[in-house]
Amino acid sequence: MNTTTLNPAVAQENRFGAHNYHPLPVVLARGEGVYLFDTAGRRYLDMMSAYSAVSFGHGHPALIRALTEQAQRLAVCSRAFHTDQLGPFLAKLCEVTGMHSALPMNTGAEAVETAVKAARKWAYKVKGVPSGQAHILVAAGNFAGRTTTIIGFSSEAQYRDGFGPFTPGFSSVPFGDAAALEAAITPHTAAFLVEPVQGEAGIIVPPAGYLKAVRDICTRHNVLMIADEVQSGLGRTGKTLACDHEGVRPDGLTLGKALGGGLLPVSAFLARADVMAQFTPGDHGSTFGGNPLAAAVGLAALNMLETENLADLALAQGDYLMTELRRMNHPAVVEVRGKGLLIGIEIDPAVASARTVCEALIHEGVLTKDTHHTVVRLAPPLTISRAQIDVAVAALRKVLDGLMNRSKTMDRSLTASLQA
Ligand code: IF1
Repeated sequence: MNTTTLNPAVAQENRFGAHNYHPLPVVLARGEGVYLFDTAGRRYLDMMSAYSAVSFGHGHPALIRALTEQAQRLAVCSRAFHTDQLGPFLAKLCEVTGMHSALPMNTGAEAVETAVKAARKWAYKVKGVPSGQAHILVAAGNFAGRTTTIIGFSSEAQYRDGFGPFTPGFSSVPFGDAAALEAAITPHTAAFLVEPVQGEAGIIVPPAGYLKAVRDICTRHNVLMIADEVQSGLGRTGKTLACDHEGVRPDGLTLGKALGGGLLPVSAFLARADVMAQFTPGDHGSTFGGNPLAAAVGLAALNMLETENLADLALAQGDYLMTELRRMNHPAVVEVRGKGLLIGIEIDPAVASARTVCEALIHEGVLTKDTHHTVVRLAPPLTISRAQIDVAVAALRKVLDGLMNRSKTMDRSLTASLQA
């Protein structure tokens, strides 16, 4: 029985909501650790953790405690005033990332927009780029959010279609190609904005040494290297930051998603001193950015990242999951790729779409999402156990076996009908 079509909340969503998503047929009501529960009480393994926003698992007691205690003290009061929570959060952000200073925002897109503004102003005031001529390079296949400026430099036609005109001053270079980056740099280039591992593009890991090469090129050409770690950051790839795998420190950094502990939107733009110094009072801001509730939860999340060794866990569990997926050696799988617990499984489109695989996984008690039609994304909470990984792998194997058999049956019947 399809619970979604019978659920009045879904009917309300369909009638009163914009149709900007095509959700999978499940109606969730509760989360606990690595599990999600639908309105009928069925339990699912959460293998996507809200696109890496729920790295700590659903309803982590320490994070809930930080949220509720701060909410009962002071939640939002604007940046017109100091608060006792913001300073400790900013200090911890800089300690964890090694960056000089931080500007707190709410969503990942806002952190990226903040990075764009900082890079442009730095280009004019420090690098000496003529006013209005700053150019920012981005990687083809990027995903950095849904604002008009950001989709303007997206490679994805659907994200751009109908939303122009776009903000000028951006162009893209192939992801993973350091030579192409260097060739594209001009005296007007302010920055190169890049995800160390591309998420939405289908979990694309660049060649080893790419981030180091980008770092060297940006340093030599006085171009800001800005790492968008909204998805790859905070332990997800097995290090605090994905840049840490190559010992690279960017000049600018965006964080989001898991920074809010899976409870509320918290993001930040972090940068080296001369970049952040471009912001003077009144230049930039946000109603909710840096509110004491967000700061308290963000600080608790950063502390938990360290005390629970979640980056090391993600490295070990990610290696285990990747090994188990590859050991399956399933004919329906074209490639298994990723870093830490940010994993993509490329499905042979002749067998099934990634969405079909995700829909079938629902019946096996596993929830995850497809990206770019052929890739099943696996990005569970970093707290997932090996036993839970084994359950997810077994469910995937069962689904792929079933789809393989269905595809062979269809081939046989098609052949028979063609021969008749
Ligand atoms: C959707 C994707 C993931 C991001 C990176 C900035 C942002 C994101 C590297 C903006 C956001 C989200 C957006 C969400 C789905 C999800 C997503 F498929 F869209 F691309 F994770 F892969 N930088 N990614 O991944 O952060 O403003 O959303 O807080 O738009 O459906 P945001």
